[in-house]
Amino acid sequence: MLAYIGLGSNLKDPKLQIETALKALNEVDRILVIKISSFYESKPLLDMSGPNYINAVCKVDTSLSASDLLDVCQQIEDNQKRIREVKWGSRTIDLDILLYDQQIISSDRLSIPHPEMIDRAFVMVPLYEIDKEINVPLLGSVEKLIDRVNKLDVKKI
Ligand code: A4P
Ligand code: MG
Repeated sequence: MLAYIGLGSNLKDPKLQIETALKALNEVDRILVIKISSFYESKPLLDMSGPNYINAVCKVDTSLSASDLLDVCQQIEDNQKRIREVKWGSRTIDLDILLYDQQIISSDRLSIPHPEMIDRAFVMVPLYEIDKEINVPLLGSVEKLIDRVNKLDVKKI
């Protein structure tokens, strides 16, 4: 299955957090990271206080179910949070499954497509960068949806 995962961090060294998470993802037996977007910097959503975020999106090929893929993502979050939490506070790394094989999933622990993705420049700009042809189930092509977000909200780093 092809899936897209959004990564975000606003640690003092968020770039390293994202690189570490990408490496951890690729080290999982049944996950192959096949594309990684550039890294983008943006202010926290809703004018929240705190350091700027770095975000990226990756494309993976996986034989895991969506639910098992979420377990992997949460394990990686736990590993990186456990190491960093005391020093840097809560939001060290966040992994969201954006798309999973064009499936529509709505369960207690999983909503795919990720409900907020189409309104977030820090998701849509990197997603569009790595795959201009992809479709968001129920919502349409990324090519069309990219116009909903303000590209100036994110800065490629
Ligand atoms: N969950 C449901 N669907 C999914 C999915 N598709 N992928 C559930 C991953 N998880 C999914 O997530 C809470 C629960 O969502 C999980 O238990 C899972 O079962 P979490 O990551 O533990 O909690 P959270 O991080 O507080 O929630 P969430 O929704 O990931 O936070 P947001 O809304 O993404 O906000 N500003 C900038 N510029 N860049 C950012 O990356 N991120 C946030 C976090 C705020 N502002 C930001 C950014
Ligand atoms: Mg999350």
